[in-house]
Amino acid sequence: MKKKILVTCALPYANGPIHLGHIYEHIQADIWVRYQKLIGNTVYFICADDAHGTPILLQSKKLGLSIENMINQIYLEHTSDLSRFNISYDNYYSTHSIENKRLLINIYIKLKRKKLIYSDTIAQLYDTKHNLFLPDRFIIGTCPKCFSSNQYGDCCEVCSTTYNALDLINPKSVLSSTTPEIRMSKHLFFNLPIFNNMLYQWINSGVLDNCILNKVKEWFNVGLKPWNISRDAPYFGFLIPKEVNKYFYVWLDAPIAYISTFKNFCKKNNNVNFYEFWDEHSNTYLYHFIGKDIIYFHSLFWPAILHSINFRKPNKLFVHGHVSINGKKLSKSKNNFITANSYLSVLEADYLRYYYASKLTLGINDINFNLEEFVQKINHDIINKIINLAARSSRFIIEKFNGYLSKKIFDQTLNNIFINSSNDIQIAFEKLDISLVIKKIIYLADLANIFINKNKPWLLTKKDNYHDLHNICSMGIHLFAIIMAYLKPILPSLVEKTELFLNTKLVWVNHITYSKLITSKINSFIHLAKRIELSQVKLIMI
Ligand code: NOT
Ligand code: ZN
Repeated sequence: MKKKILVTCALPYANGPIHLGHIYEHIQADIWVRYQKLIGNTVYFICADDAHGTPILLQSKKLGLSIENMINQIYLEHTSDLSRFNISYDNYYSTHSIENKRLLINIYIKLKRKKLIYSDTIAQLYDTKHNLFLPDRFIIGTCPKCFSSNQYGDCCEVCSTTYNALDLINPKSVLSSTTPEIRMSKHLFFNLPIFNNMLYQWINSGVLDNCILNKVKEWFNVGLKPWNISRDAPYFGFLIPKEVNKYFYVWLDAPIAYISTFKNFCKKNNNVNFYEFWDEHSNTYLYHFIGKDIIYFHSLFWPAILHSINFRKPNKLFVHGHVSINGKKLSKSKNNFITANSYLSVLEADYLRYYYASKLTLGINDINFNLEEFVQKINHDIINKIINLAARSSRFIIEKFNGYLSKKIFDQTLNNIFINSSNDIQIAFEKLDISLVIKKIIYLADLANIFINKNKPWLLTKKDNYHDLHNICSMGIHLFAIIMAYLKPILPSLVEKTELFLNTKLVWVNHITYSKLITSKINSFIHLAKRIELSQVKLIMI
């Protein structure tokens, strides 16, 4: 049975460029989406810019731009970067859209009718110099539990305790370095605790991997808390109806953009049925790819909201760890930063896709982008083991046989090993164990190179040996084609070039079942991919 699947990535904030940390998630999801499409499932892949919140407001002031101008500008940059990385979104939209506003307000009215929203007056930290209530990430102080200094207002990065910003010892505003004042303000709360049982059941229904499930259970042990969904002006977002100067919190309208972005997509594609994907009895699948820092929102608030409005809940959250560069956190100020654009101005998108793929394991381990290792992996695996296989074999096919391949499978045992690997490779793709996919493919590439080394076609260039020369080199090309077919979800550009070279489309029919040579005449070998140098790769750091 073919499946219908909706896949999302977390929405990048519209206050800065896409960097290598974001790209990790988009590449991971894109590989999975391309794989699902190759095996014949219908997949819609969507994302949007997250255009609301205090940081967006402050950034536009800093740049001296109107907010609208800034988010439009950033939208163009984000979509350009993502498409140059071959991230195959069917729709990339924005939280600041008319569809999102309508949907948000409808949902809010529904929640109110169901008496899931109540108001309360609470104390918060206020920056008197900038005249605004400070978001948690704009407050820094000493952790009340372990006494580590320089911790944010929501949780301690040293001891992982979550707390209220008011509990921080000696809090300071990040904006003005002044000590904030405590001020009272009325806020609206979503009654999360009444969903305790429903959520507990849901998180245990296979939607989370075990390592994440344990973390989420800890939140249940502490007890779920009501969720503040309002923010005071000045803010950038949507105003709450019938309230004065109150805005919806960015984290309420951001996930709703998963729905509104899809709605906008359906508007442009009449054949796609919106409710087939969002109705609570939907038979389609919904998968969210997210970083481990936003599990709370996706495993508690989001399913509770969906449940309240009688929409379907996600089938699975694919959670990943963070990326560091040369062992250190990404940081612009510490010059340890690579934007998507700075990378692309020097290197091929597929190289990063390959490197990340080789590091994508199950679980939420952080991964490190190491420049030396990157160079070594590209040159060693892609160039020496894979591309070279085609170069070595195609030379003779072009020179001696005018590009025509032999119809004979020279080594049937080796052919069987290649074909039979498709099952394992497919299972690894399905589970998102992409590093295992790479290991299996490199193992095959090693076997193919051993085959060439053993049969030494370069010693068979006399007319008497033409028969063997033809069969051996054709076999080399055949094995190369199978390897590239397996790599299709990971290296879309390189596979496209390969298809031109091979004069054939590398398709997956259920499993890859190429029992015979899949192409008859190849084109002359154009350089499919180039080696890279460390000096060149260093240029991508900004
Ligand atoms: N802009 C957010 C972030 O952490 C992600 C929003 C994800 C969308 O970068 N929503 N939900 N839920
Ligand atoms: Zn602490």
